[in-house]
Amino acid sequence: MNYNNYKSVDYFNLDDFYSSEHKLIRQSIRDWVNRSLKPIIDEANHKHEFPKQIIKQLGALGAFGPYIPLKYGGAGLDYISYGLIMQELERGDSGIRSVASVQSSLVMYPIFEFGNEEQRQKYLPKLASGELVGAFGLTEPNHGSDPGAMETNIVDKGDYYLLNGAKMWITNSPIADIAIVWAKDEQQIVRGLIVEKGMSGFSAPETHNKWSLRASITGELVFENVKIPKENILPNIKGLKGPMKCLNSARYGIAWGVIGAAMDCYDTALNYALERKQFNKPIASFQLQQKKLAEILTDITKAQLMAWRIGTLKNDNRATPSQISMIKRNNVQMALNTARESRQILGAMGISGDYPIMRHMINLESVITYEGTHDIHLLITGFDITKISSFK
Ligand code: TGC
Ligand code: FAD
Repeated sequence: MNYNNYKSVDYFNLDDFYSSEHKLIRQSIRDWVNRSLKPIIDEANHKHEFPKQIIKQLGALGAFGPYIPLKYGGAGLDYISYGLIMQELERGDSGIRSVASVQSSLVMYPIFEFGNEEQRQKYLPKLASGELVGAFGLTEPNHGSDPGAMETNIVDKGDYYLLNGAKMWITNSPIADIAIVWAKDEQQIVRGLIVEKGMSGFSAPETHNKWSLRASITGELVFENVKIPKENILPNIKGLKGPMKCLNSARYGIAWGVIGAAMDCYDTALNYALERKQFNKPIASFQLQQKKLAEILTDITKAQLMAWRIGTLKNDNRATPSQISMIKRNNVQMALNTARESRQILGAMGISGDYPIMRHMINLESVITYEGTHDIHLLITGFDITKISSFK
């Protein structure tokens, strides 16, 4: 397929709200996706292999920590720019957007927000360039939706902390140079630690046989009496709100990212419907196919409007965690529905690896689960409405 003339869906003229800088950033990521990602992503997906070479390329593009200040190696951009970067990356593949989400929101963000100056200087520039890869360890074998009950723990040994426990389903873990790990101290308070590859007692085995996000690498983080130097604790945060604040930023990025996956499905389905003939007519001429295309376009447009608005709120530091939960849930569901409907428009071709739709669809099955499941985000909205928690 020729991607060179690709123009994104913009039914409500949202481009009017974007600055020339926003459009330039979007175009540079879009060009990279068309030139460097689209040609390799299917093979990576088939082989269940993360294309490691893209890490440095993403760093050079400014896709890691776009909103981190320039003095720490970030791009010093606003949150709309971050959203547009995520959108374009996920137009390529959700797994590749995952890499950038984790590096930016779950590794660089906590070091920037909760770390001291020494930690910022030591890690942020290398994470921004892709010289270092990061991972984020919150989920455990026995605790996914309820991270507050985590079992991973640290004990203060005077000169160092002793870390024990395990995290699972961790994006990037087998290739990560550092991991931001959340563990409870002896007072049962959640603390954030920077764990480095090579520390004795620390291993990060890969999780095999995934049917989703196959071009992204996932694994465990296992800690057996790992000595963590005291200077590796994030000093400026205590409690579960630490990891949750990181998740606000990552969920925000996902809400934009999945619009890209939906756009790619819509674009593919529209082109196919215009070309494919049955009963001597393009299938795009049949009302039932037009209904699908019209509803998809409506849904993408609504998601774009929500994304633009939450972006402006985030730029003003006014986006609430509940608003972010609402848009993460809405937009991921929108993208998954779009993938399913688009796949039907292609008939049997919809299941072929020659088109990207099936890959997007199975990727989105992870996206609707990670960073808080579809149901958990609904309950967060329910709590915000009623002020009654139905979690426990
Ligand atoms: P709860 O009592 O509600 O809250 C405990 C403390 O945390 C604070 N808090 C938040 N603060 C900021 N932003 C948020 N979104 C927050 N949510 C909660 C809260 O105010 C409280 O603070 P304080 O000061 O009073 O102590 O907690 P709970 O035990 O009832 O649990 C509810 C909660 C929020 C954890 C649950 O609703 C939830 O969100 N579960 C989902 C867990 C999750 O999203 N895990 C994601 C793991 S990382 C991942 O998936 C990465 S995928 C990466 C990729 O490849 O892209
Ligand atoms: P569970 O919490 O066991 O939930 C199972 C089902 O029960 C879900 O449908 C859920 O909605 C429902 N449920 C749970 N509690 C309630 C309730 N109170 N009321 C109603 N229903 C409920 N985690 C990280 O920390 N770092 C990562 O980098 C990371 N990357 C990931 C990459 C991939 C590919 C995947 C698939 C996951 C990743 N995760 C990561 C983990 C992810 O965040 C968790 O899978 C997710 O939070 C859900 O946890 P769980 O799988 O244990 O499901």
